[in-house]
Amino acid sequence: MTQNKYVLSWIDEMAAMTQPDKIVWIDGTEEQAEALRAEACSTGEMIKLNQEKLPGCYLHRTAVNDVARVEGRTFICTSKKEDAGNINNWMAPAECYEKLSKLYKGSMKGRTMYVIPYSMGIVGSDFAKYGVELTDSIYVVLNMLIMTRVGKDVLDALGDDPGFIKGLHAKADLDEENRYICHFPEDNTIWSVNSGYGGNVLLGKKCFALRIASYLGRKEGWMAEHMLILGVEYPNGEVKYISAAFPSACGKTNLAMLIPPEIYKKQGYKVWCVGDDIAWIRIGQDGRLWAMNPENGFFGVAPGTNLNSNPNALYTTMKDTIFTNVVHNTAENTVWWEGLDKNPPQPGNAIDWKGNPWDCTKFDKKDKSTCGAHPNSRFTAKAVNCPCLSDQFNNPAGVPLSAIVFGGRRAKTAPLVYQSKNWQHGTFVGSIMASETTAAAAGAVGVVRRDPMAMRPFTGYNMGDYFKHWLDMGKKIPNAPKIFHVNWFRTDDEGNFIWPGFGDNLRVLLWILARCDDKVDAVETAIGYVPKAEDINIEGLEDVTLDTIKELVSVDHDSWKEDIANIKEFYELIGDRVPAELHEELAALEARLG
Ligand code: OXD
Ligand code: MN
Repeated sequence: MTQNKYVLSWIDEMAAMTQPDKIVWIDGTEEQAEALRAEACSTGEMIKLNQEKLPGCYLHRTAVNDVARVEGRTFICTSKKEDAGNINNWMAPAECYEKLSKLYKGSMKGRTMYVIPYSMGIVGSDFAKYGVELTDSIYVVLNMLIMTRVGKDVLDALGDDPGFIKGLHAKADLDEENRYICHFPEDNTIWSVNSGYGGNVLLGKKCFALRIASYLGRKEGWMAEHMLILGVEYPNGEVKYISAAFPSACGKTNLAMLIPPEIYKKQGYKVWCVGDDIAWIRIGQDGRLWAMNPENGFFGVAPGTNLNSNPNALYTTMKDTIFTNVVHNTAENTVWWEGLDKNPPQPGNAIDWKGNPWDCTKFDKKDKSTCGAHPNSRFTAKAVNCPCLSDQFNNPAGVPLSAIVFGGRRAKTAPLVYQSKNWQHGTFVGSIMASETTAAAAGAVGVVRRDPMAMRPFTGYNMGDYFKHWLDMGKKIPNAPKIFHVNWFRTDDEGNFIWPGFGDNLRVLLWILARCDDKVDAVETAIGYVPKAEDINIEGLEDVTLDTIKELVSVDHDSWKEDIANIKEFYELIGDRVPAELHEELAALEARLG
């Protein structure tokens, strides 16, 4: 499919190491994809679901020890350790290549190596970047066909250029002890071995579009961010765009596909989804920041997705979707997950994510092992099937940003929303982001961890340098978006969420956009500007009063002071590359808190 000598010689080298029986080039045609689906079904790798109810949909189960990203086994292999920084795991490139070569050696014997040429962004456009992933997994091929733009046209667009990202994936034995997700940013290379879980093996996503791309962005003067992108359409037809960074499994997909509350819908407000996970951002000719979604699909968390929380996501998954680690309803040959509806398949008709018979009557909220679907079970769905997909989705330039929003899952400290004072302070606000952990990564759930810009697991270089890049970018943007922070997850003393969230989050987005247009006042606090309670519209909300909003936007100095100690520790952990400007912002915040 190509004469590109760099591509061909690299494939030869990788094939000599992994020794596949066969090499198959993925051309992006439906015929080839359909044949691969059939093959995956014949071996049990995938199950074809009820094609009347879920046309084009399949179910896959990963190995039980392989259900999430593995941050402890993810490495950034720069020649100097300090360039990877203290937040990333580091291995010397030569050592890592040698170690993994042993794991790859002969690992594809008896298997097929698939060659997937793919593009992040619109093929042939100025801001697209190309990759080739070699994998021995049909599941990976079929997911990549949904998540990225795959095919011969990618190779044509690449031409004779050596500038592509070389990704090698082998399932090997799925051995946890020898699982590695390694990035060589100086070599444009990603090596992943012994996993079959999406975040570890769909190399276009976290590995390329965030870790490698963040490294490239710093070098080339743009930004790769863990952000959704959405457009809010006003009744007059004007659309304003926001990008937002929340840690994994904190509702980016839900916010990106938000359905306006009834009172707004009636007036003609609409929300359009441009992306739900990753934004590539650069400065446009007009001096504004422009964001594009390099992906072509959604790899969303299934549990909790339902007709109330995210009908658009649910509709998106009703065709051409691969479900991973959800419950199989064998009576109907459909799927189910916790939080979908109140009708789980009954014992005898239900297989859980591990492939065992599942008894929904034994479900205990406090015991995750009784779940039918894994808490990090996923759907891989095509963007084109999303009912609220923005008409700018395929615009190679992306969309101009009015606001950047950071957010986390905090029970107490962070108010519903606040605005930073300026870009530098906004960068500080992003750098101190924190969230209670979720099931998207292996490890304990519910522990507060600092997750700057939601990029802690995804920055392909030193976090201190990443902060510096943010500050440097700010100096170059003539017309920068305003930076905000939101927290939908404040709880009362009984642990109940105070803010209704979901579609009602539009009320907060509208305040944010009004601030961007200088159309609404705010109250200055120690941490930034919060809304006057009466400026958050509560019309049509049942349990929310003016006092509720007052509580939600209140800033509790004591809990912030506690947070300061934790932030200092975190900055210390990052080390001496944390820019002086951020230390100054921290000192100023401490002083304002009194
Ligand atoms: C994801 C993640 O899958 O952040 O998007 O883990
Ligand atoms: Mn993500």
